[in-house]
Order: sequence, then structure tokens, then C-alpha cells
Amino acid sequence: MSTEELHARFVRDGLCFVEDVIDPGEIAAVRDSVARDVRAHSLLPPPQGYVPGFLRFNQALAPWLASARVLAVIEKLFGPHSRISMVTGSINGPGIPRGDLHADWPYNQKNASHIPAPYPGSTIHVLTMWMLTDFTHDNGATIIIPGSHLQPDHPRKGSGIDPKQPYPGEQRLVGKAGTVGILDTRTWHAIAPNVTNEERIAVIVRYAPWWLNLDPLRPGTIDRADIVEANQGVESPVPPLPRDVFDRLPVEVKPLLHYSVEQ
Ligand SMILES: O=C(O)CCC(=O)C(=O)O
Repeated sequence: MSTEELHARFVRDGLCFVEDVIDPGEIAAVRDSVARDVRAHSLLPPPQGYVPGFLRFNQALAPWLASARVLAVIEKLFGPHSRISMVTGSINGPGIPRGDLHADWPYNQKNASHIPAPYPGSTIHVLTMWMLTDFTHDNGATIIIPGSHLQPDHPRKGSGIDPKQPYPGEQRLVGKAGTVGILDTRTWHAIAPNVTNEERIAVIVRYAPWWLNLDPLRPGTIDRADIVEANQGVESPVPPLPRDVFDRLPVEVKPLLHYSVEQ
């Protein structure tokens, strides 16, 4: 698909797929390396593996993070000077149950820093799912609701839609290893059960325009202290990137992460 076709699909559905982003010959090595470091650093117990700030520990995906076909879609949405806002290592292991339907930051109303519903109708943050194993119905390809990015709120207590229940028209983020699924963070999605004996392995990379204030996510900032910590709020931490890790990144990836380097 051309960038125009991907963008049109994204505008219509709140999501699109860029296939064959990671070189097929490299996928197994990236997957094994990512899986090892997610297991080593996970903040959650199995069957889930969850490592925010994953780039601090593992840079196996770095050669592809500025992939021209992915960045072309991001640039069409945000214009130039976009950045990587979060990199999360992820394993959804055998037995993981269905999660709640939700939208992501800054639209998730459970987050301490969020745009209050009814929120405005614009794409200001995207989640990209870098599939390192095939994503199938059985191994828990993410549940997605195409078109839900146009809703002014997401399923939650009091919204009239039970986030724990299947939603009419829900689909799955099915794709081959090496595919990148791109979601508007307003698009309703949920963890799907993994009923296989194999782990579903991915890195979730979020991209933001330069003008989106990411400080509520960043420990040590005034906004994190005032908006999140002072209110005992729920918010994923995005720790700074160590200088030596930044220095070793491919030259085309550096502009995406320069802002986040440890001072
Ligand atoms: O792991 C998945 O399939 C979904 C992850 C998710 O819901 C999220 O990162 O917000």
C-alpha cells in the first residue's frame, strides 16, 4: 500500500498495517533478544511481560525505528519533527486473559494526565505494534474496534459500554512477524487471550508530534510531580534514555529520541 492508501485507511478505521518492515532474515534474532530482555526486566509477572523504557535495556529494534514507510504515515499525520514517546517491551504469554477495552494516553480517562471526555476529534498520538511473532487469533492478536477513534470517549464504568464485554464488530490486529500495526491512541483496543503454548512477542512504540507535552510521562519533570504524583495518579513511566545508549543509535533514529536523553 502507498502512504496515501495507508493514511486513508488510518483516517477511516483509526488503524492501518505496514507489512514487511523488519527484514525477514533478522526477525528471529530480534525476537529472541527482545524476549530475553523483557523476561529479565518485566514489571509484571507472567503470563505478561511489560517493560516500559525498553530501549534502555535492548536496542535490537533500533535499525528499523525510523523505517521510511512507517515514518511516512507518522509524518502525514503529525508533520515533521515527530518523536518516539514510549518504547515498551511486551510479551503476552500462554493463558493471558482478555483485558478491558480502552483508549491510550492521553485519551485514557484512567490516566492521571488525560484529555477529558468528550475529547476532541484529532489524532495526536499513535501506538505502533511491532510484531516479532506472527499475531494470530489464537495467540492473542490485539482486539481492535475499527472506527472507534471517532467516538468521544472509550468504554469504562459509567460510559454505558462495559469494557470487559466483546463489542459488536470487534476485529483483531492479525499480521505476520515483521508487520507494524499503527493505531490512533483513541482507537478502542484490548489484550486478547493467548490460547496457544507460545508467547506473543512485540515491542510497542508510540510516536508523538513535537508539540504534544510528554512531561507527565517523564519522571523528574514538574508536570509529572504536579499532575501525576501529587494526585497519586496512574501513569506509565517513561524514564530518560542514557546518553551512551543514545550515542549508539542509528543516525536516522537519533532525532526521534534526542529530547529524551538523560541530562
Ligand atoms: O498487548 C496488546 O495486545 C495490547 C496492549 C495494549 O492494550 C496497550 O498497550 O495499551
